[in-house]
This record gives sequence, structure tokens and C-alpha cells, in this order.
Amino acid sequence: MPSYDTNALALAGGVGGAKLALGLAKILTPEQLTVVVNTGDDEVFYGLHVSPDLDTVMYTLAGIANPESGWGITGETFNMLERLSAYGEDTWFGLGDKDLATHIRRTDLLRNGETLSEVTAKLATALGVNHGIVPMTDDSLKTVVDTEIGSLAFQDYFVKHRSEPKANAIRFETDGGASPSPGFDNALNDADIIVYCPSNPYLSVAPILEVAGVRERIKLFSGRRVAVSPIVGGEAIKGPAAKLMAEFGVEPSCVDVAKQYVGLCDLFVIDDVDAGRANDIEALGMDVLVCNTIMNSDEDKTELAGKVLDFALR
Ligand code: FO1
Repeated sequence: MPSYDTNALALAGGVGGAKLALGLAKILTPEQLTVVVNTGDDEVFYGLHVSPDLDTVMYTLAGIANPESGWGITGETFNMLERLSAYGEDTWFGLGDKDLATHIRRTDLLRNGETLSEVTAKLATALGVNHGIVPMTDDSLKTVVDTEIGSLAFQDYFVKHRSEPKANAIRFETDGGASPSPGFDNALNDADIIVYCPSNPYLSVAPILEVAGVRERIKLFSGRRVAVSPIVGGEAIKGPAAKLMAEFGVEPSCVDVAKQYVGLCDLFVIDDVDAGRANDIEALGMDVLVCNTIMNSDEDKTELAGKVLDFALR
């Protein structure tokens, strides 16, 4: 494994982002990598502050993520949820018994006045994660999906309604504006490369770019910016990206993901099955790397992370 002389800032949503973040964490030291995570999906459930994407990245790096779903903790049970349901609570959001401890601890620390960044660092350290996992902001910035059945908070859209209602628009609501978290701010100043993990460009990366000043700072970023497509062969590896693209009138393809990043990205990584689309992406002004981007095993994650770093640093 070559050692890299670089500082990387990775932008990640949930499951897909966490996979590449793990690959990067296996190659780069904690000093060399900051993973900035979408918090537009955060929600209060049963009185507890849940940060699904932060937890997915944290559990993945800690080696305890549920391998089937990609989110939640492996070997989970749902006794608490059953009891809550018996009390008449509508338990459509599945908080497992082990996962629950994370949300109780987070909520408690937030109520004591700690920031989400501080709380996340404490939780990650307790789980043995040494690489920096930071929320995009310590402020509130919520993803709202305007659909044919009305405006839905992200988890309402994604989990309760299983992404079924036709979406018209995606909006981000802040309570007086959202600034980058201190870790994000530092990484934007110190990083040599920015990696867009293969996360949904509309639901996971767009909220990160919505944080005050971030889009402009990434536009002006002097190092290389490299993105990995979450769309392979016209399908999203996971989640509703392809469905949303079709609803927004764009062809669900790696080319249209690249279009979202014009001016914000120099290098674009697509899967072997999309090799025929490389010219279309080059025409957008990005260099293209074609390779396997499907990350089933830890070896796949490390291999892709290595290729992404080699491509960015060549
Ligand atoms: N996704 C589901 O589809 N159903 C659930 O009940 C659910 C519960 C859940 C609990 C904690 C957590 O961290 C994530 C959870 N997710 C669930 C996943 C989550 O909604 C999405 O992965 C992200 O918000 C999108 O990246």
C-alpha cells in the first residue's frame, strides 16, 4: 500500500459515502483525512436527536455497521420500538436497541450545550474511530422534499413514504442560516484534495454545498476536486437518486451527476459499465477515470480509494 503525502477532505452522505470514506480511512492517517457528513437528514424521533448519515459513517469506520442495510448497528434488536408501539406511538422510523444509546447520549450532550461537532467527536472516539468525522454544520439545515402529496421532511419522504411520492423540488431550510462546522472550515482551508464520495448529489451532497460560503469556497479551491459517481449503468447503487433524476427530467446517468458538479469538480470517476459515457463527461471539462466503483468488500473500498487518490494526485 503506497503512502500518500496529502490532506483530503471527503464529502459524504450515508451508505455509499461511508463505504468510500472507510476505504480512504484505511489508506490515510487521521491527520490526513476529514470526512464531512450531511446533516440535512437529521431529525428528532421519540424525543431524540438522530443524525443518520453521521452515524452511518461513524458505525462504518468503527466496523459495527449493519452489513445488510448499511445503516444501524450489526446484530440489532428492536425491543424498545416494540414497547413504544405498544404505547400507541407510530414507530415507522426503526431505531434499534443498540443504536438508541447513540441517540440518547447525543441528545443528552446537546441538551448540555455541546455542539454537534463536539458530540460527534466524543461518540466517534468512544467507538475507537480516530479519523475526523464532522457534521457539515453545527446549525440546523434541513432537507425538505416538495412532493405531489405536499412538503415532506427528508425522513418522512425517504422512510415513511419510501421515496414513492413524485418529487417536484428539494429545498433546504435553515433557522437563520447555517455556517460550516469548525472541522469543515479547517478542512476547507487545509486540504489538498476534495473527494465527493458516491452519495446522492441532490439529497446528500447538495445540502453540504448549501452551507454558507461552501459552494464558493469549493469553486475557488486551489487543489484537485474528484467525484465518484453514485449512478452506475443508469441505476443508483442505493437510494432514490435515479428516481429523483427521472422526476426532475434529467436522464439518470453518471453524465448528469457530473453536470451537477460543473465548476466544483475537476476529475470524475465512473464505473466500467459506463465507459461509453466518458467522452460526454470530458466535454463538461472534467478528466475521467473508468474503473470498478462497486464496493462490496473492504478490499473493494480500499482499492477504489487508492485509485481516487492516485487519480487526484497524478
Ligand atoms: N432507513 C430506513 O429505510 N428505515 C428505517 O427505519 C431507518 C432507520 C434508521 C435509524 C437510524 C439511522 O441512523 C438510519 C436509519 N435509516 C432508516 C437510514 C436513513 O434513513 C438513511 O440512510 C439516510 O438518512 C439517508 O442517507
